[in-house]
Amino acid sequence: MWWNTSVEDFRREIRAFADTVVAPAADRMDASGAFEPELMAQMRQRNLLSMLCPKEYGGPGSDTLTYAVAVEELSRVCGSTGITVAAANSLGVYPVSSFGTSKQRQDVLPGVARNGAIIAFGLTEPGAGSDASGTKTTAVREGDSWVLNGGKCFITNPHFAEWIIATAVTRPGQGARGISSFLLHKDTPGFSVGKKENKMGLRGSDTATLHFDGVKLPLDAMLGPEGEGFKQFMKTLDGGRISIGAMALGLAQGSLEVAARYVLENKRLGGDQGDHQSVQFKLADMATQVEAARHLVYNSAHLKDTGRPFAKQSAMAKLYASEVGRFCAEQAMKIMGIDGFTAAGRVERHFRDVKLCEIGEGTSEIQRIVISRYVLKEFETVVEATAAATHDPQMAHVN
Ligand code: COS
Repeated sequence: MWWNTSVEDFRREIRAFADTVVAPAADRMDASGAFEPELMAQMRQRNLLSMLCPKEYGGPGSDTLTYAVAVEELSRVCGSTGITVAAANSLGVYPVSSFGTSKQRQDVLPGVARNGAIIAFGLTEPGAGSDASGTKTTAVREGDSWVLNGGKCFITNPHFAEWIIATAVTRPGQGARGISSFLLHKDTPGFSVGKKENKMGLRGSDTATLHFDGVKLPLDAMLGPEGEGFKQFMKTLDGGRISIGAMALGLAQGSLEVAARYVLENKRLGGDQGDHQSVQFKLADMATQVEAARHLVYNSAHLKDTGRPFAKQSAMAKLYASEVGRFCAEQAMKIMGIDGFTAAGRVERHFRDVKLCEIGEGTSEIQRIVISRYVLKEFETVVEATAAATHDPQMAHVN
């Protein structure tokens, strides 16, 4: 492996926490449809909700690779816990620390570092999912205030959140350039958290709607400059896709382990399942794809940590790892037969949980759009350079 041993030391630590504390809560949370506050408190204590909070505000200032390993290991036993940590960090801490004014960072980040305060990220609306620029929530300037009206849906962690960031249209008719983002405290009058979403998977994760009913905010509640909200959120999603990739990777690894354990246990009881090629091939394909997904996820994290462009690679990591996650959960269920179909088998929860990885923070189709745009841009440069070098009139025509 090319990543350093301190990452593996951290993995051992977080895996022990995942196996002893998170795993026993996972089925309960899946059944109750609610994240357990006691587990949230334990995650706060371990700084898992503030991993990306910079050291200058008292946070751990973890690098992206270490953080991705945390999301992977938590998701290996519980997707709901993985996404709770992923959303708190890459959709909450990251945009505030990257785009917030120094006052906003001072107001919010020390609380994140000290108490694991959660920031929820509000982008998606009923008519603005993949088409994120279709935002309908508005913010109208009235004297020294911005007044927000509208709503968001499928928002992660809102019942636990202390702070909210949300996009709203401040310049109607200007598309993506007319969208700005705002930072507000959960107790701001007119703001409320609404209906909990009833989901197929990640049932333990807190997902609900947000409502802005004449929410009056001071002018300095805007996160960064006016009209930059869309770009800020797109940059946030570039990084968020590393954590969804890590989450899918963890679920894939978890499915592989459940299947391998099942085969060995079966053998101990006198079964010969492991001798069948159909089972061996499934395990081999799962293990190979998990390994490939891990390299994609860690590579995009490493590119981000070393200040290099990573948006194409994070989209690839998310796209590939999500598909591997679904593949592995399904293969594990095939290996386990009816035992994989029951809740006791654990893998059916992974099967339901991993589906979100192909939808949230940009569907697989959106990832393909993002990747293909980079591919064409890269080749455009090559084609232009070739045409210029050869003075080929046909190539010039192509351009
Ligand atoms: N980083 C920085 N800027 C970005 C960006 C990125 N990743 N992606 C787009 N932009 C900028 C563009 O450069 C453009 O800027 P200018 O107006 O200055 O030229 C602007 O944002 C609009 O971009 P574009 O025209 O490409 O927007 P599109 O409407 O075509 O949308 C996609 C592009 C489809 C990629 C985008 O809408 C997307 O990612 N959608 C999925 C959203 C999503 O993941 N939703 C789920 C949220 S779950 S938390």
